[in-house]
Amino acid sequence: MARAKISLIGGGQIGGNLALLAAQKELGDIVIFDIPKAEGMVKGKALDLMQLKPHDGYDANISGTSDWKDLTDSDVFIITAGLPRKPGMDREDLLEINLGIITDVAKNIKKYSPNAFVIVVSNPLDAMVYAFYKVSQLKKNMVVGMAGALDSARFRAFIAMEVGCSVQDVTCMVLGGHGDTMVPITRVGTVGGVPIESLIEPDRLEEIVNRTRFAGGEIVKLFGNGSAFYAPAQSAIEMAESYLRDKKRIIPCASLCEGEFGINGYFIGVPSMIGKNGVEKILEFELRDDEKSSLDNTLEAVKKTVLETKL
Ligand code: A3D
Repeated sequence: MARAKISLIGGGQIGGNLALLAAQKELGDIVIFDIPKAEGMVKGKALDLMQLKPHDGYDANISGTSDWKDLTDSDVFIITAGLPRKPGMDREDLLEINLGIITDVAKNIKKYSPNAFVIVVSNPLDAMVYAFYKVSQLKKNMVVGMAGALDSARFRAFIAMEVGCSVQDVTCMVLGGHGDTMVPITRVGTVGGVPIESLIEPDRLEEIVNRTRFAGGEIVKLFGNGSAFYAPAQSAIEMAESYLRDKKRIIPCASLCEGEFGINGYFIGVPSMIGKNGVEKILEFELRDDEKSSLDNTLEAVKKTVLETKL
């Protein structure tokens, strides 16, 4: 059987880590794409990763390019093209420049690989995945945004740090938009099956929830230039793996809602099943009144940014 072809649009901080992780997981052959000015950089990263093969033992072929033709018939795209945040910037501040980039990328993916599964990572995430979908007109189940996977991982990490337990036993879910209004659902969080609400005092839990909401900004401030990349890359790789291996994992992702949770026509973070048909199902469940009003609040924030795309 032919190996899958995974194309990474943007070979910067996240793009380079995506290539490494995809190779180590043997998800398929990898092409790293960037603008002509950065072609040498992505060719260099690809060559470096080819030279890692003897140590890691993976068989993936990795190449770099700035020619869309090299991405023909890709199975999966992960899009990180665009600018990251600088300290003091909101994700929304990136809209104008990244919208132009995503529009160009969407047209080319439609042209060269109309049947691919596409994971959008560029910010502001919920508006970028919406814009990608509108411009590319790919099927709705084949377009998804990565955010909830990362936000939930951050919440899980903070809970494990608090309890002092293995993160493997922590289950948490963050829904809604990828911004300060995101909704960590504390009610369904558990540590080894024990509800986190019964393990952690309400005030302390609220502090952890807030740290989760601003976790991206905390890293931006520490870096001084650019945003997180290790955890974002692994989050997108888990989604790609679930598609390529038909694992049907349930991952919070920005999926197109058509009535689920009372949301219509917007991509927003909801528990999604990813398998060989892309986003195969959104798992809807009843929300408490306070959770519902938090979701309404995050939806308003998403709508506001989406409106600015004028699409
Ligand atoms: P960075 O290291 O700057 O890489 C971005 C790359 O995109 C650079 O190599 C650019 O040359 C390239 N690029 C620019 N325009 C194009 C184009 N038209 N076609 C192809 N490539 C292009 O940034 P990064 O990797 O740190 O972050 C990438 C994006 O992901 C940013 O928008 C971040 O804000 C976003 N991000 C999202 C999350 C989420 O959870 C959603 C987390 C972290 C970062």
